[in-house]
Amino acid sequence: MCMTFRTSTGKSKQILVLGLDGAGKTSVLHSLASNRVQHSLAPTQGFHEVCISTEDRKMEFLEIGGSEPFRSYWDMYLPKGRLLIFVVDSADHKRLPEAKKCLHQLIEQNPELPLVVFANKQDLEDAYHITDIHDALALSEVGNDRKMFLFGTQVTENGSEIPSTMQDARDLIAHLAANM
Ligand code: G3D
Ligand code: MG
Repeated sequence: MCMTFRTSTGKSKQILVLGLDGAGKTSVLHSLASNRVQHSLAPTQGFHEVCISTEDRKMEFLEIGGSEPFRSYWDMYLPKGRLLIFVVDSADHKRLPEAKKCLHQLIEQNPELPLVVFANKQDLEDAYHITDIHDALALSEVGNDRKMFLFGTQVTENGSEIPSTMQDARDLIAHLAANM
């Protein structure tokens, strides 16, 4: 059972996990939840909820499929978001402009929503380094009032412990979510 955050009006607040299809959203989420690397088995069609427990709290994550038909739901769920996690495939250079456009369309709706970007698939040989991802996504333009963090992530060998960067990211997300 998952405990959801509730606002003073009683509406639940989720941590939204968005990004283009194939970026690695499900794989990252499952790995964060289990502390073990876990590749996703199938593309997410629609919505996918995951609960992650830390020592003192539980967090509810909502992934919404990233293929075109599902993107219209992103805007709908954004006002209910406590925090936005945006996942990109760092090696899919061709689609970075599309990822950038989607990200900026999302965040311009809410100038204060904290943003955590996962530059995923860092294990791939032609993956862009996080500094290049920072530029490609124009993260310097996300707004001065917003908390923004960028992590390089990778979900590689099934069953191995997740890299320390991903553990750090999870701690930070828990901290941000608790203070929103
Ligand atoms: P999505 O939820 O954003 O759509 P998925 O993405 O988690 O379903 O992952 C899409 C594909 O990318 C999957 O491969 C998955 O195993 C792979 N993947 C996810 N993260 C990484 C990573 O960090 N490195 C590498 N090399 N691959 C990753 P398939 O083959 O099932 O399409
Ligand atoms: Mg998915």
